[in-house]
Parts: sequence; structure tokens; C-alpha cells
Amino acid sequence: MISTHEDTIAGIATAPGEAGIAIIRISGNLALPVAAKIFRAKNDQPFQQIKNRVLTFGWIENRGSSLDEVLLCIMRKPHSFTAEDVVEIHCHGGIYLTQVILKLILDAGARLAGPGEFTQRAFLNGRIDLTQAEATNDIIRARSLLELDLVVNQLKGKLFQRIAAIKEQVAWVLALVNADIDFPEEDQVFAHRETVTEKLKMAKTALIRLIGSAETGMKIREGYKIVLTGKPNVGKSSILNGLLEESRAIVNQLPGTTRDTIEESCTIGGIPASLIDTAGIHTTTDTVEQEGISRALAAVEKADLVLWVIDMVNPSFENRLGERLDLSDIPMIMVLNKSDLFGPGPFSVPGELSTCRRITMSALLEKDIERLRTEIYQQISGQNQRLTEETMLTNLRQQKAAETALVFLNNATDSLEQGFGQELLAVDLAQTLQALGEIVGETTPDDMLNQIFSQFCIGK
Ligand SMILES: Nc1nc2c(ncn2[C@@H]2O[C@H](COP(=O)(O)OP(=O)(O)OP(=O)(O)O)[C@@H](O)[C@H]2O)c(=O)[nH]1
Ligand SMILES: [Mg+2]
Repeated sequence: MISTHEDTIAGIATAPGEAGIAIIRISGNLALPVAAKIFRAKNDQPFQQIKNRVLTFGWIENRGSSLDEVLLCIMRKPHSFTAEDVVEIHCHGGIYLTQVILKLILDAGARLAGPGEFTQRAFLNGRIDLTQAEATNDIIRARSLLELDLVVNQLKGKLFQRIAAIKEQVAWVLALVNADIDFPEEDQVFAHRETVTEKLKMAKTALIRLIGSAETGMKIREGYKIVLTGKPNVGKSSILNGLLEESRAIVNQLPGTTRDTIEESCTIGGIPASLIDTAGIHTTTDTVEQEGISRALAAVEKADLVLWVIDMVNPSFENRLGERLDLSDIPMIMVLNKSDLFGPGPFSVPGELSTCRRITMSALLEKDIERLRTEIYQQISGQNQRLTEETMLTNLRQQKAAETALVFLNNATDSLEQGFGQELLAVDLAQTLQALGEIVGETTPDDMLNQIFSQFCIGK
């Protein structure tokens, strides 16, 4: 996808559709001359005199006639997103209008930008590292405050710094090992075994911790899967609707109302989640219900948290679902529902389940739904102590590269322990650095870079 760095690219940076304004972005050596051909300032100020990063009011002109009243902003290199000359035109947000202005820009000498090409240039010009480039894309897709916080820290370069700190330790050891290899005749030993071992141990601890953050980082981006399960008619759909604050699933007094799984995104105390309502589990000869139940079981298998709903008036504590699933093996909250119908007497839970986390509630009461939210939040944050860490690995690509780095680092420490030659140690350390460099884009192969940026939107 990457073309030469020389040409000038243009794209519509805002989402397609009718809107108050749209922004068209031009980047490259010809950005200013291209814009000068189609823009006339209201006060007839010559284009070259337009100040940096100041909005200038004017017209987009096409062969002497005015097309749209716009604001134009020039960001001369290197102080722009791409580190190239950039011009932004803020025009009215008509679908047709933006296309016409874009065509004028292309006719004036720019070329249509590919997906993510602006960000790719920012990366290639050294303005941002690969984790920051990924963050610029993720920030657009963020669905919760927690995700936003994580991605903003990544955008600020905090993940880059965390990786740089590990690289620094490894690079320091490699430099000493290389000195010993290069100057064998010297009396002096550069890479003292104890210091080197200590440094690599520190790097390893930091790397293991970083890899450990990936699971939480990716969950924050994907959302925690919370599945409602239980017998028919216990109030699963009522609870789903309560948590979503909308009547999403049909609720009915007849058992067997929900037949298919229903999935909706939401946040619970700022944690992004996918809530999944399922068909009630029971033995049936109805083939449609059977299919619904097998989908319910599949959802429970993939759940990060199960809400096992039990009707207090007609309780059943059968915790084996189907043949394979045992609810007591899955992170779970037992939800004792319909407390409003139960009355004041004591309610007993079988001894073997008495240690389960549980809540007694009525799906009809808003305050109980709120208590359930708190319970869910506590369960998830208790499971994931690292939920509020400043930086985490946030995608599979980063995780794989970090794991590769750890394999080489382990090889290096093994070589050291077993007293293998310095050359072998140097190779393993260099490969550790190579893998760490891949996370931040220093050593990432071109085809992988192309693949990453092709997932971005046009104009980003
Ligand atoms: N009084 C009372 N009624 C409830 C409560 N929760 C649910 N119900 C009622 O119980 C019936 C079944 O509720 P649903 O939410 O459809 O139950 P479900 O578990 O989704 O049922 P299926 O989809 O058939 O498996 C409806 O009439 C609800 O209004 C509750 O806490 N208190
Ligand atoms: Mg239901």
C-alpha cells in the first residue's frame, strides 16, 4: 500500500454523511501549492502569507466561481501530524460537496490517500512509534472510559517508554558482551557475570509483567463477556433489560420465552462488557429450544463471568449445565432473584454452594439492579487486579512479539547460566531486542506494517 514518500496525499478525515462540517486533509510537499490553487482568502491575503496553525476564512474556487465558504489551516513541516506540510480544509459537510472539493484537490496534483496513510506517514517520519499509531486508530473505536484511558496513555507514548526501559537493560548487557567479544585480548572483563545476570533478571521480570498485561488489555478493548444463565422463567431477560436500562429482550410469564442468545454492549462501572441473555436450560424435545440451549451452553463456555439466575420461589440448584459444564468451575455470581415474592423467611443455599459469591435481589427494583452492577464490577476487578494499570499490551500482535522476546531472553539467561560462549549470548540478546523493536515498529517487517495500517479508515 505504501507509495513513495514523495507524493502528496489527500483524503476526507471526517465520517461520510451529511454534517455541519467536514474536514479534508492534504499532506506532502505539494500540500500548500495544491491548496493555493483552489483557495482564496476572504481578505485576499496571499496564500504564502497565511500563518501557521491559524484558521483562515475564505472560499474554495473552481474556475473563477465560488464553491463553498470554508476555513483553512496550514501546518508547515515538521510541526504537523505527518511531519510533512499539511493543509486542512474545514468545509460544509455535504456528501456531494466534499467529493467535489476532494476532486479539485486531486486535479490540482494530490493523490487519494489509502487507508491509514496519514498515520503511516507520521510513523515513517518518526513522529510516533507503532504503538502510538495503533492508539490513534483505537481511540476512535473506544467504547468505555477505561479503554479510552488505556489508549490515551498509549498515544502519549507510555507503552513505548515501558518497552524502551526493558530494551535499554538488554542493550546495555549486549554492549558489554560485544565489548568482551571485540577485545578478547584485554585483561579486563566487561560483562561481569553477576551484574549481567542481575540486569537480565530485571528485564525478564518487567517483560513477564508486560506480557501478563495483554489479557486484561485485550479484554478492555473487546469487552468482558457476561452471560446470564439458569432455568427458564427465572428472570434472566428481566435482569438483562435492567442492566441495559432498556427493554431489549422479551420478558414473559411463560417459560421458554428467550430462544436465541441476545448480545448487547454496555459498560458496568466503566468496565466495557458484552451482556448475553440466553435460553433457559432444561430438558426438552422441542428442537428449536434444544438449539437455543446448545447456543446458551456455548456462550457460558466462552464467558468471563456467568450470572447464574435462580428463582427464589421455585429454586433449583442444578449447577451442571449439559454434560460438560459445571458452573462451580466458572467465575460466577449466583443471582437469587424474585426476592420480592419470597417473603421475609430465611433462604438456604446447599452447603457445597454456600461459598459462591451471591446476591439476593428483585429484577423489578432499580436499586437491586444497581447492587448487581456493583457486584459484577467487584467480581471483575477482583479477578483482574491490573484493570487500572497505566499501560498494557492491547493487541495480539504486541503480545506475540513480546512473547518471542521472552523466548530469546530465556535462551540468553540459560546460555549465561550454563556458561556457553559470549557469541551465543550476544545472538540471543540481539534477537530479544529485535522482537521488542517489533512492538514499537523499529524492526517490524513492511508487509506487517502494511497490514496494520490497512485496517485504519481512509483519511486517518
Ligand atoms: N415478581 C417478580 N417477577 C419477576 C422478577 N424477575 C422476573 N420476573 C417475572 O418472571 C417472568 C419471567 O421473566 P423473564 O425475565 O422472561 O425470565 P427468563 O429467565 O428470561 O425466562 P426464559 O426466557 O423463558 O428462560 C416474567 O413474568 C417477569 O416479569 C422479579 O424479580 N420479581
Ligand atoms: Mg428470557
